[in-house]
Amino acid sequence: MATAQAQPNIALIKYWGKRDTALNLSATSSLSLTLASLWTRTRVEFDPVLTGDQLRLNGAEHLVATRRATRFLDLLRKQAGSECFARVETQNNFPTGAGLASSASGFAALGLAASTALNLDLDRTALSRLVRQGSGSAARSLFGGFVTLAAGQCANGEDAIAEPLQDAEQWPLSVVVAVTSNQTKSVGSSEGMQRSRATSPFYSAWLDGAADDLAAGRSAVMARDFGALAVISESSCMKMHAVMLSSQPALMYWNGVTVTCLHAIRTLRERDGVGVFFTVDAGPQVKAICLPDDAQRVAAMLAEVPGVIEVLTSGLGAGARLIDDISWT
Ligand code: 2P0
Repeated sequence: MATAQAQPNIALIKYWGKRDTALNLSATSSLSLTLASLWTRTRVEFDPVLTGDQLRLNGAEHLVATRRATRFLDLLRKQAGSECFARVETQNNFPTGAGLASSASGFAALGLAASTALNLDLDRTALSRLVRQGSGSAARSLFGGFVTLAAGQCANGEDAIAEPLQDAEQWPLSVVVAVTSNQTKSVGSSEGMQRSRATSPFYSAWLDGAADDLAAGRSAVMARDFGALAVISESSCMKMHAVMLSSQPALMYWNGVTVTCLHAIRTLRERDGVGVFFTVDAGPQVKAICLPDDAQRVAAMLAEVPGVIEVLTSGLGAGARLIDDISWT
């Protein structure tokens, strides 16, 4: 048995599209920051008496999550030479499946806990190859601060690994999340990416620009150049949403409140001179990135936007780690 905690990460240079679906290899490299305050905690116990995996998410059985976890746990069982099923208890302190990267923290925590419970003794690089197969973005949550996930070129995915770029302490930015809906998204990321690859006329342009975007994002982080990071991050986000919107049928992850928040962030920056930029993932939530001194002001402004349900503020945090077992009452 083992218990692990992982935090979601927010991509600034986005991953959207796969070069191999079976191995879950991303078509483009991505760059993210790992959050501090949102978390998934997962306890995994392998038990020979079980006839199938059992998973409870926030105290309730969850069939879809169980099926996805079983597909992932099969990979670990194969590596460990085990046929033992697992009892999985997992908790999120934030909305699940709503564009807040719960699959990233979920598979990072599950992979670390399950590989430890099976005594697989994997280093972070090997673990990142493994959890990437559960969810691409999960590989990034193994590390704290600023992290890259390489698309790689090897057919077997050997070089499709996550790597830490810069520690959270070296550039402590804040992320303010405006929750505009608690609904689970209607089209999951994997399905959406396939649709974009197959139907968006902009998909090849998206791939063509990805290497330059990553290089610009990486340089901005290493130079701690907030203005440069703002420009390249918003550009990557908008290009990804252009690909989504031009897919058929269109993937429209935003709602009206999302758009109002984006305008409000631009106003705060352009009219009031606050250093802040936005990013949006496969869901309607808006993430505003700013310097810690401005976080309260940004949060107060987003809380005022009509339709915003909740505002969460987080610093940058650590990568996935084992934790003491906790009670699951
Ligand atoms: C990202 N997203 O880079 C992008 C931006 C959503 C939009 O990675 O199919 O849940 O499990 O590998 O990792 C969400 O996709 O997708 C994601 P799979 P994942 O953060």
